[in-house]
Amino acid sequence: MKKTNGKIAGLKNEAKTSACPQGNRALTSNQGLPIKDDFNTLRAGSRGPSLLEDFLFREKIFHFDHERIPERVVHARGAGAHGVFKLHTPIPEFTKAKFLTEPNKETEVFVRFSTVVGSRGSTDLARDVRGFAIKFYTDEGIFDLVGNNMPVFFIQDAINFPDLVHSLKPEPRNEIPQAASAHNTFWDFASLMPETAHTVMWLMSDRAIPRSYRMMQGFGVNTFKLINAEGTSVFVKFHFRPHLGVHSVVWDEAQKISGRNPDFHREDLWDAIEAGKYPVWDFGVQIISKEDEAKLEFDIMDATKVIPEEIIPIQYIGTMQLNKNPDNYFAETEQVAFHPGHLVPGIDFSDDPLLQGRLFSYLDTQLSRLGSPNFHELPINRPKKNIHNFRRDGMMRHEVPQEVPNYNPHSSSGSGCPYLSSVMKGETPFETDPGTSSGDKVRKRSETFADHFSQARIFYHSQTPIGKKHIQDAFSFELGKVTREEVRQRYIGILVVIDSDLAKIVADRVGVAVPDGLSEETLQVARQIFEDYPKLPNYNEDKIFPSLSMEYHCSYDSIKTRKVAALIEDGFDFEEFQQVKKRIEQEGAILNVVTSKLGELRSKTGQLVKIDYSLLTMDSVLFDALYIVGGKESKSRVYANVTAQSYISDAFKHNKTIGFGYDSKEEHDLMYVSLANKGPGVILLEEESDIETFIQSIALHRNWSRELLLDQML
Ligand code: HDE
Repeated sequence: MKKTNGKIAGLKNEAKTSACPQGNRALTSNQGLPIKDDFNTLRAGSRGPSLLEDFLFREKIFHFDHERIPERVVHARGAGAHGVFKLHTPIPEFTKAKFLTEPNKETEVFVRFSTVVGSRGSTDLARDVRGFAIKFYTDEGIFDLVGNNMPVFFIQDAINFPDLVHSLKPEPRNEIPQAASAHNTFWDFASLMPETAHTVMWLMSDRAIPRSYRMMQGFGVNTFKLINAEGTSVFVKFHFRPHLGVHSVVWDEAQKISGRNPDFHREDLWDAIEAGKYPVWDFGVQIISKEDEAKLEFDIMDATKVIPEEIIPIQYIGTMQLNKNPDNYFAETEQVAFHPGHLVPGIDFSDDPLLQGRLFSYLDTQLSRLGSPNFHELPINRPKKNIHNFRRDGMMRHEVPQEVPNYNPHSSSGSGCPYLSSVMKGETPFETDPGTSSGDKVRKRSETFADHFSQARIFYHSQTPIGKKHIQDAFSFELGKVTREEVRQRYIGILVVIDSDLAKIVADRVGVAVPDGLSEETLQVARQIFEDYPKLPNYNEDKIFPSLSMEYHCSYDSIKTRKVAALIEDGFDFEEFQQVKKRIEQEGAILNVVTSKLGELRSKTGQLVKIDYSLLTMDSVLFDALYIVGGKESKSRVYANVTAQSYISDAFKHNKTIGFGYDSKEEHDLMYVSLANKGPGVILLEEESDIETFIQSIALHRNWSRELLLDQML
């Protein structure tokens, strides 16, 4: 078996079930010394004191004491997977990067998804931006695309990043709350920094509570450049689009999942890959020519702005599939080190001041996290290409350089000397796009960055009714948690500029008045950045771009990998159960038998069925739909169980499809009747064709119209 990059090649996704996959091996110390007894410390007599000379004990504890490394200062909580990027449409007209120009080229990738604010052990379901970072192991070296699941960012200049993050993190006095933006300091900061308004809208939308990492879009956010073999450059934004569609949970559900299974997203990704249901994304480029750039009313160097795909379409040129879980979380997902400055020839960064600041931060942070400038030698970070240079030594150096000279230029001959890539045959060197830039040294923001509200308004107006409702609810929740009334008040001053109806709804719910516009404090801060604020370029459009809404990216044609809970007890209808199970599984979804105990159940005709979970260890929020299995005896037992009742009421509240097994025309299922009267997505499985209706309803992901209907009934 071949060893590559520290991993055993050939173990791709094989279930590693054998107790000792690498064969029987002696237990050894870190120095390779075989150990006979790993259960007892060395002592003076079996009841006597432990001896300091016990070097085996000390080595074991010493290593354990130092197991933790500092978590990432942001994006600490994450999950990763290996995969492959396949190019289907080469783009040599835009770039000379080989992985984007060689027809059908396949490039290995490692992807890490993350939340931003919470610490490493926090919940996956926080309302938060999600990181979407990809390491491409190209033939020309590492290319890192360190993006997010939202196309815009809170701030325009990297110098504000520590302030933004401090305000979002738990408050300094008591370290409360964990992984949440719903507290005083964040809203204080946001209310004083109007440039955050657009991304805050995204944060309040359902994008911030995804159903799964597999169901998120990915965006490079900052503007980059592509450079072709002739040296011509264009600006570019990078995009990923999930084949499973973009889907979210609802906020009440997110909070409950956080308690029931804080590992919900990482488990979902892990399970899908283990089951061979590999998630796939389309990869696209949005090319911005100089002419297009001139036509845009906003500045593409400003990371708080999005270029809707209706204005400049995205060209999809490849797919990314994730097909292998890490062998070891720490070695791979924790030690992977991304950096927007890890580029390959044909790709360059732009002058975006946020991106320029990131170029310093990501390298710097690896020193405190991984402790050494040699982090690139860790297996997960190592490029596939050989490295030749004169960077030497440092902590934890793995390479053993064979060449004598450690300086350049040198006059020693022999093999293995590094040469400048420009003089090596067949190598394309990295060359910075010359661009043009000159000017006085100033601490000044371009006035083209001064419009903070047009895109926030466009975003809100581009949402569907349910999307708008969820944004109103999210603002009401978040500001409702803010105890400083003046902060709540000040934020309504921002909302009023975005949309006065939105401001009225939220102001009413959080108990403050609706002002005419921005507060004096907000203006004071804004004028430190733009002297003439707000009398500056402001395009104030009232457009709608459907692509900004999640609905636009949902897919409703499949229930693949969705989880359905079958609530069931002894005395169920075996024939119906088998029919429903068969159809659900044929469609690629998972049906789990959930009941009051573990073991087996007996149908009314005597067949036995294995139980997957007990009601106590799972919860309604961990499933996409419910199926109450038919059979009078089974159903009456299910309805008598208060835990099962809460499964049903939660599924209804969270707009999930609920299928009711059928008993007889004479005896109405009162539970079914009462729910069906209140909204769509409640289905009686009377005939075989009803199973198809049930499946189509699950494919809708959620019955959003139920929520709107219930709202009207209030
Ligand atoms: Fe990051 N960011 N960031 N960020 N970021 C980090 O680097 C930083 C920004 C993003 O899974 C850190 O290795 C600054 C935008 C992701 O390992 C750190 C600024 C976007 C990840 C850092 C930004 C991102 C990070 C912390 C403002 C979307 C996780 C640990 C100028 C395009 C990568 C680390 C992973 C991580 C700094 C803004 C995405 C401290 C200074 C905009 C996905 O270097």
